[in-house]
Amino acid sequence: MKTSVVLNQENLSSVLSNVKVPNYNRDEIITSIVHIGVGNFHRSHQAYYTDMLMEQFGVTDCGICGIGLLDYDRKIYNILKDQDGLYTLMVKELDGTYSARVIGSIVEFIFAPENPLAVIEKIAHPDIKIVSLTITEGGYNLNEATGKFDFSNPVIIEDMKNPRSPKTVFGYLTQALKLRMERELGGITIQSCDNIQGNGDVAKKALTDYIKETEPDLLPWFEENVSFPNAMVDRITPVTVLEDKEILKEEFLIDDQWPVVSEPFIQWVIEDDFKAGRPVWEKVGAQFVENVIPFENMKLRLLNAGHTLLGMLGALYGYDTIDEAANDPDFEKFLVDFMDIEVTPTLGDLGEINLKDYKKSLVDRFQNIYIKDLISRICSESSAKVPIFLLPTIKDQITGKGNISRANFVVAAWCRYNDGVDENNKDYEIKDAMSDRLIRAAALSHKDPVEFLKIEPIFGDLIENKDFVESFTIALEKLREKGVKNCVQDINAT
Ligand code: CS2
Repeated sequence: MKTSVVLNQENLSSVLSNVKVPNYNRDEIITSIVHIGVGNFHRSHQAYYTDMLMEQFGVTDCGICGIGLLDYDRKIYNILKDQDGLYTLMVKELDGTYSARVIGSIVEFIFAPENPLAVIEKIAHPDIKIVSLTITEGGYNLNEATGKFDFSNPVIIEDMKNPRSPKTVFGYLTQALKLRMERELGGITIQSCDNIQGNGDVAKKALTDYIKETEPDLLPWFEENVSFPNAMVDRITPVTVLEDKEILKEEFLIDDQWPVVSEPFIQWVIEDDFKAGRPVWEKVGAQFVENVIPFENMKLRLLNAGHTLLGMLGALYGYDTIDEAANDPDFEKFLVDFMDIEVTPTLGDLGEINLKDYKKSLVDRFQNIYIKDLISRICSESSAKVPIFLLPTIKDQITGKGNISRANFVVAAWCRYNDGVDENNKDYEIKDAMSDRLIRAAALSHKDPVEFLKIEPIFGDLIENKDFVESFTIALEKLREKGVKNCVQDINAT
């Protein structure tokens, strides 16, 4: 029996030929990208595009230095340290088989809590051209309803007190940019890869607010020398489960402590606004466009909101994975009608994009039975997702006097979700930075549904809209009384 090899640089030559491994000399790679937030998505997306550039085009100057800011990142830091920065990307093909590729583009890693100054120095290094971010939708520290930077956040207060040992991305970037200014280094790009409408603009707004308050002298240099391209990013990347690791070990004979699994689909649409140049990612499939907003709109309001819809309805009904919910004919019809009747009118001119094909491809992706994307992943951190994925559709439809019954039902389902128990009486955990408040509001909503809409940082002034409030109230009461399946069937019949 063949034994598996522990993944590291030295063992690469022993890896089976059914696995693609980096053939480029990783010692020659120069780091020009610092990436903050090395989660599964970064590893299946940007790091993969970059690995392809190195492998297929011999590009040597776009190595990635990963940065972990949170205590939670210690795990990936230790694993990547053990594995010389290498990890396996397992793509679940459409027939359910895996293909495996070892990715080599992350060539350095700094665990910030152990060495904050090293992070600041790294970003201030003359070779660094891009700081890219996957810090999650909620990571930009803006109040969703007011759009203002939240200076009352305790970690922000701490960073303002201790600028040389920051904890947040804003503290780090500010200190590093200050050094870059003092050292008269050229411009730099901060590239958000999070699922947010105008993600570059949002990153810019948050950091500008922080700098204005903490280092106002940096502002003129910052405005001149830092760019923030918007981008749409896409690849469904479920949580890695033990079974994936075992398959990798048995079928591919690789012992990887934390491989990443993704669907085959991948997309990256980016505004071409890079102050210090950029990798030629277009050679490996990224699209550079002048205006990315229509792409972002489409993706966030259809794919991400579609996920939230399936996640909430599926969770209440008792499904565990997105494909189960998407293959339920009632939920599928509800999803398709939501996309056609409620989201499509809000999307405006999408130019060349064939929306019909795009929507069809989304349903296929959601229904892929081999991508066991956990509903618990999709429903997590919904307080940061719903305002970005779903509420813009509701707001636009209200303005255009369009239908909001499905979108509104999803908001009601989210409220009901925060009861913490499904319709079969099974408990689940509410994983959300605002979980306390959500659970409290959901409890109060049993008496008065409007209580849930009083969460101001999420709903803002939507509560003043009578039609929205009324339709939400009816939806929630009916949902609690009749259950999700009956309600969905009723809406489907309208
Ligand atoms: C998901 C996204 O987190 C979510 O709710 O919708 O992670 C989604 O899988 C990615 O954006 C796909 O590109």
